[in-house]
Amino acid sequence: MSDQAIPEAGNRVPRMLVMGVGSSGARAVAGMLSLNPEMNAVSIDTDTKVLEAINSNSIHIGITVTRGNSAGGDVELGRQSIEKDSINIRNQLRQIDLLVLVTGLGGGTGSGAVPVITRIAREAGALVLALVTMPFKFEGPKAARIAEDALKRIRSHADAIVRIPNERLFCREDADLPVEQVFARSHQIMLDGIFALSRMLSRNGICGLDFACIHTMLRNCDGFCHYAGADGSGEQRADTVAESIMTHRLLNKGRMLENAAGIIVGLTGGRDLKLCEIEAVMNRIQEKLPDEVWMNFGVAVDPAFEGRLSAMVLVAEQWKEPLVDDQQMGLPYSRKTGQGELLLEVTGKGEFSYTDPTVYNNEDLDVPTYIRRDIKLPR
Ligand SMILES: Nc1nc2c(ncn2[C@@H]2O[C@H](COP(=O)(O)OP(=O)(O)OP(=O)(O)O)[C@@H](O)[C@H]2O)c(=O)[nH]1
Ligand SMILES: [Mg+2]
Repeated sequence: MSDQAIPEAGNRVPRMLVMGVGSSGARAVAGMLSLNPEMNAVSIDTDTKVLEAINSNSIHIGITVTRGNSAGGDVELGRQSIEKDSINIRNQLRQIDLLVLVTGLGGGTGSGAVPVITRIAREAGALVLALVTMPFKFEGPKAARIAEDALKRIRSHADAIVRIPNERLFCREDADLPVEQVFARSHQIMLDGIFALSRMLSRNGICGLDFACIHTMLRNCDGFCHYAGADGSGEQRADTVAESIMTHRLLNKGRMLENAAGIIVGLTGGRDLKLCEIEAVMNRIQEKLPDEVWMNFGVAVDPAFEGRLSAMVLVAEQWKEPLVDDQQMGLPYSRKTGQGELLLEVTGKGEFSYTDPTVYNNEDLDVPTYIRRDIKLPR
């Protein structure tokens, strides 16, 4: 990852492009466009049938490679397909400040093409966030291996990756759900996050969060971050939203907040949004966070959210040294990590962050002793 400066967006609203890659990514993004046609988004796939069915802004890649078929789980075909059409992709990326890539890893097109697109986007100077789903266990070891390999390659160019394990979106009670509904849920999760980001970047944001904050978060999160979204309506909406963040499965039932190194919270409400509601949600979240977390929050008002409150939370478990001085940038709500000691107390569980903790005497034994006992390690 290169240490690029914040792209000069000047007085204009930063431009965000959402790219759905591979069949599941293409369908997810087409779904977003049907809900929000204003969104700058494009679906990319090798498979003619998929692109014809979604009927929205799309790029057909690798016609000479797969002849309009899918890549059939062959990552190399996915890679060749995007390389053949790389000029087309470069054109899409002109003047884009933030590229959000959406894909389901485990097949040939998405897993082969996304690492290449990520590289092209970084060369074009865009900030790159990849939202990827990881295959279900029942899809077998091949899909899992393809997904893990692709993840490593994406990581070498993307600023940040949000990994959504399909498995983690469901509980036992969901076993009878039709598969379409299962996938619709993961699409919805990605869609909520993307809409929230775009509201924060637009001029609807009334406080705090802007492109510079998102830039700082994505460049410092050391590769991976976690996402959770929550919605509430009616009188108790603030409590509903706070509770749902505190217990969110994608945040390991809220435990990730306790180890957070960096966090962005974006709240959206209607014109009826009250200060006490913002306070209620932020206080609940802050109570869980360690003292030295880097934090930023933003509030957006959108008349369509009358009677509702929506929150999106991006959490980084690891934090690199800041590339940009928050004070110089005048960011109002950041709390910086101390410089006098090693930052090991914010270490996450890496690959094991999705496993249940081993709890003994109310202590999570998967957390290293020096963290549980708050022992500071000198540099
Ligand atoms: N969220 C979501 N995930 C899906 C969907 N369909 C498939 N997946 C997941 O995404 C992974 C990749 O599947 P596809 O998107 O169909 O694969 P592809 O990238 O088009 O690759 P090829 O079909 O081999 O060209 C699968 O292993 C599933 O885990 C879907 O509709 N929604
Ligand atoms: Mg496909």
